[in-house]
Amino acid sequence: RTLQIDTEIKSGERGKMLPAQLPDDLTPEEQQELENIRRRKQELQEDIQRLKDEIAEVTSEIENLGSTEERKNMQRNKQVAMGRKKFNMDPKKGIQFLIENDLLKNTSDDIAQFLYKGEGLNKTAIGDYLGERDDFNIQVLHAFVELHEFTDLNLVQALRQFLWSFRLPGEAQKIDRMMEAFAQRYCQCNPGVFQSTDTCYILSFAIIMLNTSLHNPNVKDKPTVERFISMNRGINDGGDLPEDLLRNLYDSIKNEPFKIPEDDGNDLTHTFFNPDREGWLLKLGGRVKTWKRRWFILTDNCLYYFEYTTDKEPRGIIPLENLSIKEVEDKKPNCFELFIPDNKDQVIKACKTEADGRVVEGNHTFYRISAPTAEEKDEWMNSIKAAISRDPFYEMLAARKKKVSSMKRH
Ligand code: 4IP
Repeated sequence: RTLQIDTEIKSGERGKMLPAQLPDDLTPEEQQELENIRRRKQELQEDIQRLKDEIAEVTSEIENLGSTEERKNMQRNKQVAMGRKKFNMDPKKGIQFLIENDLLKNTSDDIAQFLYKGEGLNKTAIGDYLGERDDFNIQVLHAFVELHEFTDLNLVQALRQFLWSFRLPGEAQKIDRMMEAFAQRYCQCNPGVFQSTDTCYILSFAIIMLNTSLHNPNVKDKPTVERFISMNRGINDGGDLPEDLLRNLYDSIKNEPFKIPEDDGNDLTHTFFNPDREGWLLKLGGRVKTWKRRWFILTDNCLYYFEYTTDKEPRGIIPLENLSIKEVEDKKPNCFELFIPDNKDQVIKACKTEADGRVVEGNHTFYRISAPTAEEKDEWMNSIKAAISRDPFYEMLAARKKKVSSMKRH
C-alpha cells in the first residue's frame, strides 16, 4: 500500500492531490510512512526552489559580465580588495599577496605609493608596516615620506599632514625611525629653517607632547606659551629658535589639536600614542571587596578602567609611578597586584568615580586584578612592568638633546 501511494506521489498526478485527511483504513505504521513521504516531498520542493534561485543568480551574473576585458577587470578588483583585507589583518602577508598576484610591483616606490594612497587600508596597519625594522621596510618608509610635500608648511602643518596618513605605532623604536624620517624630509623641503634634523626632530616631539598636555583632560597643569618657549631653549644646535616661530606653533596646536587616525575604537581621544594594551579584566574593590569586570587601558604610564569599552570617561585612573607589580594567589584565577613597595597601609594615589558621579581619591592599598587567561595575565604584567620601569620617549629625546647641546658653540 505504501509503495502504491509513493508511486502515485512520484508520478505527480496523485501527488498534488494527496488527501488532506488520511484514509481511515491505514495502519499507524502506514500513516507514519505517509507523513514521512509528505515531509520529504516538501523538502525536495524547497531544494528545487533554492537551485532555481541559484541558477537565476548565476545567469544574471554571466549576463552582466559582458566582455572578457570587463571580466578580467572585475577579477582584478576582487583580488585587490582581497589584498587590502589581508593587509589590514597582516600587512606583510597582504603586500606579499598583492605582489604574487601581479597587482603591485615589488619596489619600495610602488609599495610606498600604495600606502600613501591608502585606499581601503587601515591606518594602524600602515603604521605597523612602515615601522618595521627590516631594511626593505625602512626603504618603503623613506619613499613614503618623500611622497609628502612639506614645502612652505610650518612644522605643525607638516606634522598634521604626516600624522594623518597612518597611525603612529606604540613602540618607541618605531616612532623614533618614523619621526627621524619625517624630520629629514621636512628639513629637505624647508632648508634653512632649522640648524639640523635633530632640532626638527626634538621640536616635533615637543609639539606632540604639547598637544597631549593642552588637550588631554587628565593633564591639569596646562603649559603656557612662555613655558613652551623656555622648554625649547638651546635646541637649535645650542642656539635658540626664533620666539615668533615657537609662538606660532604653540597657538596653532592650542587652537586646533592634532587629528589622529583612530580606527580601533579607542575612546581616549586625546591620548596621543597607541595604548600599550587594552582588554577586559576583573578588579577587586578598595574598601568593599567586590569583583567588577572593567575595560582596562594601559597608556601614558597610567592604568585607566571603564565600565564599557565605549565610555568616554574612565571610572578610575591609576598612575603607575612608584608602584610595583607581583603575581598573587586568589580564588579568582590569574591574579596580579599593584602595590607600593615597602609599604603596607599607605593608600595608592589614584582617582575613582563614585556611584553618584563624583570623582574622588581611591581607597586602595593595593589593586588586585584577575585576567581571563594565564597568557593574558603575563602579557598585562609585562606591559605594566615596561610602563613602570621606563619612559621610552624620555630616553629617546634625552639622547638627542645631549647630541645637540654638545654642538653648542660658546
Ligand atoms: C565597589 O563595590 C566597586 O567594587 C568599585 O569598583 C570600587 O571602587 C569600590 O571600592 C567598591 O566599594 P560595590 O559596587 O559593590 O559597592 P568600580 O568603581 O570599578 O565600580 P574602585 O576604587 O575599585 O574603583 P571602594 O574603595 O570605593 O569601596
